[in-house]
Amino acid sequence: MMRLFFDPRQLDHAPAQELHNGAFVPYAETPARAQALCAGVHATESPTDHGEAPILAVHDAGYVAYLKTAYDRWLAAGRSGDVMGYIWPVVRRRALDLTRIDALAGRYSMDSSTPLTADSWTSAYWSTQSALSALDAVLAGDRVATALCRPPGHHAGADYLGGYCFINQAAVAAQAARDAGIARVAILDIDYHHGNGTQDIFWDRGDVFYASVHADPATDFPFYWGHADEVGEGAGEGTTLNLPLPHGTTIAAFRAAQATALDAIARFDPGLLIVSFGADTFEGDPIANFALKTSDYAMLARDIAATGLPTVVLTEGGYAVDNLGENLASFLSGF
Ligand code: Q9C
Ligand code: ZN
Repeated sequence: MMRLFFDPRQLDHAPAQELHNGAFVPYAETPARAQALCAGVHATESPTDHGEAPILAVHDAGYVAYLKTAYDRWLAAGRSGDVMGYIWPVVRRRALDLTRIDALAGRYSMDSSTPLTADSWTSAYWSTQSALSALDAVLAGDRVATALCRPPGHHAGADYLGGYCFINQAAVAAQAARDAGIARVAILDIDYHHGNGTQDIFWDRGDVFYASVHADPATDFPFYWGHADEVGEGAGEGTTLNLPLPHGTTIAAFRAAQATALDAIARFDPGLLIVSFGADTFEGDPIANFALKTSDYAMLARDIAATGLPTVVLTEGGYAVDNLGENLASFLSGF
């Protein structure tokens, strides 16, 4: 039986609303998503606590301090509700040691769709511990293990949150695997959205391969990353592979793109594969525009399993809550 990790503290983070296309709407990345993921699988195990060190091996210390203190700073500034920035330092400025919450919220975020609550750090921390525990299982010899990562991670960079993500679980697990002695790690990202945070973190590194199949950023979030000509830089040149696809994509084209990614990963010859699995490629997803069916996920997983690589599966997006459990179950059935 495949081991699955989840901690109930991952349910605590519950922002009220997000800014979407010019209006406040209910937050799509709900605790109900985690309940649906759990309902889709057999019983989960609690993760073991690996502490903050594996998080700090990827994320900036000032950013981690921000995640832990932002809500209290927000209250201290006389605010109520969730922390949201309204100004971003997109014009390159000096690195300033600012303390006002609004300056920090801009400095440490990429968008306005990721409010930070009193519980965000705790939920993201345990989501990350679940990922690290799944990694432990695979390092100990399991062929595959899964973490139900909610909140998700692939949009979070070394020093920024965004896209419903605070800590990048795939990146933290990849770095932990490197630190455990695995020379080369590959990340396959099949969430609907490009994993800009993961790409940024390993952009100039030759030891971690990042391959992503996703909606064309010309039309979809996160817009500024994930174009086909982004291949990495320096030691990382050639270890980033982006395979954007158009709205309406069905399993045939998605599976072919994933095969291209898996071929490139096989050539990289990693000792471990981490899969960022998003079910927001589903035909019924309310915030996305691909058309995969529930049974398609089993086929994608069988293709991944055919690589023979030790594999850690981490969940990312997927907002058709009523179908999320069965979509995850279909995917996991393919291993
Ligand atoms: N205001 C994941 O699937 N929505 N994140 C943008 C524009 C953000 C999705 C709304 C979508 C992020 C993990
Ligand atoms: Zn997504």
